[in-house]
Amino acid sequence: MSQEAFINLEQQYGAHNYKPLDVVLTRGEGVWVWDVDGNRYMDCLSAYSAVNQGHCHPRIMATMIEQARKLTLTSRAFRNDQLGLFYKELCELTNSHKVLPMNSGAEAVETVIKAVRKWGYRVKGVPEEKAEIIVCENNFHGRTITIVGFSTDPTSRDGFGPFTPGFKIIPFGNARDLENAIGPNTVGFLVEPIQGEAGVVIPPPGYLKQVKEICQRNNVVLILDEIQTGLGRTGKLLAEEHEGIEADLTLVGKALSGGFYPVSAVLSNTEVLGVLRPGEHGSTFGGNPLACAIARTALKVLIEENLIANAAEMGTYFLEGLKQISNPKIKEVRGKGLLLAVELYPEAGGARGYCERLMEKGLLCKETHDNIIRFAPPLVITKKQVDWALERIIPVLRS
Ligand code: IF1
Repeated sequence: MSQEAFINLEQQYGAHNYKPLDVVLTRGEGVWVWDVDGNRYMDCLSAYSAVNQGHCHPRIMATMIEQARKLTLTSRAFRNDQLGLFYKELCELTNSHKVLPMNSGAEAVETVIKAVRKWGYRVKGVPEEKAEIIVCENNFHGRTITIVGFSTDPTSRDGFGPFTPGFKIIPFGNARDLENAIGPNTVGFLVEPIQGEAGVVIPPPGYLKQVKEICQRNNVVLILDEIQTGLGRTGKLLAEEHEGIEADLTLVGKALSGGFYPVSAVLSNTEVLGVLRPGEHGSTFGGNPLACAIARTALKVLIEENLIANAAEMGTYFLEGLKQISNPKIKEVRGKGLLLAVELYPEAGGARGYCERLMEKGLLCKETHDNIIRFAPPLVITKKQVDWALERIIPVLRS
């Protein structure tokens, strides 16, 4: 079938909740993907940081095949021989005490909202139904009704009300705003260490350390959503490490499976997860043996192939290359590790146009809003491949 035939099928039978680039992919390996006509592209989106280990990583694939032959799903009504090992290895890696396994990132976010509310009532002593969670403007935490209810992006929330109460929205990046927003019923502060969808918005140095101290002083749970920034993307295992802090609760997902399977988890450094009793929370696929086996290998690959240090080194090199581009339309070039963005002046717009021209040059990336282009290749990228990318990005972005 031709690319056009595949596109027509998607257009005819699929809901139009996305506007993808018109490239029909059929194979992936490392940083490369191929379309149905055999054209090769470098993937500079990594499925929004879900394939940090590179496409179809052979070790993770081997684990998936082996486990799929043995046992895929038991439900949590019974135990299995992968879950405990997954817990142990994930806790040791992230210095956590407890894990609650889920499937999508949004489910991990919903889980932490439930757990921190219950902690508020059972431990902090907040009156029932009065718990409040503070979030930031321009956040992105997923697409459920509760989550979009505290989004400030009209595209994410318009037409989906009524929304879940109990959330307060403050500006991102200024710890004083958090201090002023905390009240007696505040149970948690949910924030991305770097705002991904907002356009790789990096807070001022010291922000996370300050909010950690404010939360501690006010007995408020600090929840870091590392679903996009975690697992090596910013050049550290977790982005919080850039600030030398540890969240009370940390959310991970996406690359937790190397792109093979939906796997997410809530990590707890405090006893917040301890408030959940049997039967109070769960999901059919949460913690299934196939997901756990895949995640265990995905984590091993991240560590044993030194992908975190590579992300730091290649990210610095990639960012330096992008900073060479002189174009009056470019407002700022920024990033941390291999989470990079080129922000155009809003009136310049046209980020999508640049992405389409880059696609013609064999590089796939995605605009966020219409004036920011994000570059986030798999963490396996080599210096030679970064040069290959820059040789294509610089002429296009210079024009
Ligand atoms: C889409 C971007 C959007 C996330 C953070 C939770 C979730 C995400 C920090 C939810 C998911 C994905 C969702 C996907 C596009 C992508 C994304 F930020 F990565 F670019 F949308 F904003 N926390 N981000 O980034 O995880 O339920 O998707 O597994 O919805 O189009 P999920």
